[in-house]
This record gives sequence, structure tokens and C-alpha cells, in this order.
Amino acid sequence: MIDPREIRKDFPILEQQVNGRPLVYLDNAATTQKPRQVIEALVRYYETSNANIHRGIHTLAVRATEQYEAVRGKTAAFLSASHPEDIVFTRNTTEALNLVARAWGDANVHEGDEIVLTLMEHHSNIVPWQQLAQRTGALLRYAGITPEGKLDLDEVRGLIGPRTKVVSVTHMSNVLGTINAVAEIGEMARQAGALMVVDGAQSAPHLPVDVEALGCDFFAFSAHKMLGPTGVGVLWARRGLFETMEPFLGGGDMIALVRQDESTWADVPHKFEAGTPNIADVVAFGAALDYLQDLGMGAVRAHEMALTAYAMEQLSSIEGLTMHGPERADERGGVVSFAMNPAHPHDIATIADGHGVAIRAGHHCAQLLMRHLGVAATSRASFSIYNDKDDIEALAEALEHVNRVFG
Ligand code: C6P
Repeated sequence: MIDPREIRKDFPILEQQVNGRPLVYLDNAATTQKPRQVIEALVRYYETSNANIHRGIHTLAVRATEQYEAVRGKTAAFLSASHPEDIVFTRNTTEALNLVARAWGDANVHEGDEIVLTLMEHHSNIVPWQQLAQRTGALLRYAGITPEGKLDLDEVRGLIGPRTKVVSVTHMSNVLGTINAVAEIGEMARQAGALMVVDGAQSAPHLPVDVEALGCDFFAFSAHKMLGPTGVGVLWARRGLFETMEPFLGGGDMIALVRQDESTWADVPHKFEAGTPNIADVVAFGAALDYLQDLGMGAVRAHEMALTAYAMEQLSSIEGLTMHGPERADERGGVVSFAMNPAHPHDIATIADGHGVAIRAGHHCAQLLMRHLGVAATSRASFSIYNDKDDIEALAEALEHVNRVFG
């Protein structure tokens, strides 16, 4: 069982006051705060182990390489993946999805082929596919959303057919909080001979994830949304898939042999990690994975689901407030988007900030979804392990103030 009060002691940034009130950080879907253990791992790496990896034979180079590669193993374990070589480190989810669209897409998607997406995707899971479609003449197909804010699975089923080459879906919406049936969709994709890509940016930080049980082909996420540093992303691929792909970027560390006119590639995963990677932040990400594994992802999910249920209950009693997304907390992650007309979401976030409560307002890089909802923006509160009921009550109090300001 998670005790947010104990956890909070590990997060120095949460000790401060903002606008004269204790900071209540509810913008965790954008990025989470970092525990002391992660910050110390970063400092310790630079103080004791810093060197370039995979190149040197001196002691520090070997030590840095071992630390970096150990996190590849921890990442595989976190995803219940059997092989650390199936993990490639990128800069973020966005780069991981671009890698798939370029390195796999360019070789496998052709004119007239179809790419199935959904209207609740983040721009990171739209734009790389649009670019691929523009390069190849492939077509984009979007599955819609039911009035309850769930993915329309019948529509997904109807869209997947013999021309479908790839289905790419978010595991959890960063706006609606909806948790999608990616295993079921993956099965539909497999039966059509298509590949299944899962954007796990919002799920990996908050739900137990077993990539092999999900049956997907690629799974992408970012360290910074799960207590880790910025600048580290992860792309997992099903066994053997990376071997069939050409590199995304060329340069040092990704080659076997370089000749004047051509080169051969290093083995997977190094083939996809050109140049000096973000060694220090990958090492510190290892501490974030340890932190989450020690808590247990089942406990993280249980805590955040209870908090979401409490937030939905509290917010539903605020006059004029409407929430987007599924009604049941067990069908969504710890994200609650809402409107309070006539207050603009930016005004709501500004008033909340005046109460020390950090929430996000905007289109959340999901403009297709905003258009579907018929709004320009939403206000969004999103939760993590250090949040508790008091934080939700502070948010509710700030939102009551919004109502007083806007009459
Ligand atoms: N969503 C949010 O506030 P990057 O920026 O590459 O680490 O993550 C991109 C991304 C991809 N997919 C989903 C579902 C996401 O939520 C995000 C990031 C942040 O909602 C920043 S816009």
C-alpha cells in the first residue's frame, strides 16, 4: 500500500511553497517530479563513473558501460520482456515512434497501404505516420470515440483489413485517461497481418505492463513521465523485428565496418543508438525503475485509481464543471480533464496556480481529440504516487474560487 506522505519525503521539489501555498503538483501526465534517489544517481554517476561507453577499455569506460547496459536489463524486466537487446534507448516517446515510422515504415509501407490510428492520439503518434503516408502514398484511417470517451472498438475492427500495414494506438489517453484494449486491438492487427504499435507514454508510468502479454510489436515510452530524468525514451520491439530493420540514424557506435562507399551495422540494439547516448540520464533512469519496482506497479495503479475516483467525486460536486472521459475510475488512468464554462482553461489553470496547484491547460498535443470534443482546450489534473486526498481537496477549493471569479 502506498503512503504518499512517506513518498513525498523523497521529493525535495515538493517541499516548496508556490504563491504562498504549499505546492500541489497535479501535472504528472506532462512530467513527474524526481525522487532524491534519481537525482543522487545522476550526481553519483558524474562524480564516480563518467566516461564514454562501448569504446574505452579503461576502468571508467567499462564501469559506465556496465551501468548503462544494466539499465537496459532493468527496463526489459520492467516491461516483462525476456531480452534486454530488444530495448533501444531514444530521447523520448516521440523519437521512439519516429524511429518505427522511419526505420520500419519506409521499408514496409507502400502506396495504397493503410495505417490505422485513433482520434485520441497524441501528435507524437500522428505526425510521424502522416509524414510516412506523405513519403509513400499510404492512407491514414482514424477510429472514433464513443460518447463515453472510450475508443470505438467496432470502428477499429471495421477499419482493420487486408490493406492495413500498421495499427498504432495509445495505451492510455493523456486527455481522457481512457485505457485502451490494446491486447484486443493487437489481436485484430495480427489477424490482418498488420503490426501493432503501442504508445505507452501514459501507461508505463502508471500500470503494470507486460509487453509480451499485450502481444504488440513495438512499445514506446518516456523516462521523464515515470520519475526519471528528461532526455531518455524507450522503444521495445518484438523479438527479431529490430534485426529486420535498417538503422534510423547513422554514425558512431552503430557500425560494424565502415568503407568508403558503404558500411555494415552493429548488432541490435546498438544499430539503433548512433552517437554518444544520454548515458548519465539512462543510469539515473535505472534508479527511477528501482523506485517504482520497489513500490510495485500494482500498488501504484491501485493508489492512482483510488485517487482518480476521489477526484471525480469531488469535482462532480463543483457547479458547472463537466469532465471528459469514461465515468468509471477503473477504466481510466490518473488523468482528469474538465471544462468550467465560461472560464477558459487557461484562466482555470492560472487561478489554480494562485492556490499553489499546478494543473495543465491547453490542447495537450491532441488537437484531433479537441476537435472531436468540440473544444479548443481543456484543464487537466493528473496524479502520481506522491499525491493524496489533500491535493484533490486543494484542487477542488481552487476550482470553487474559479466559480466565484466567474460568477
Ligand atoms: N504528453 C502531456 O502533457 P514525449 O514528449 O516524447 O516524452 O511524449 C510524447 C507523448 C506521447 N504520447 C502520449 C500519450 C503523451 O501523453 C505524450 C506526452 C505530455 O500530455 C506532453 S504534451
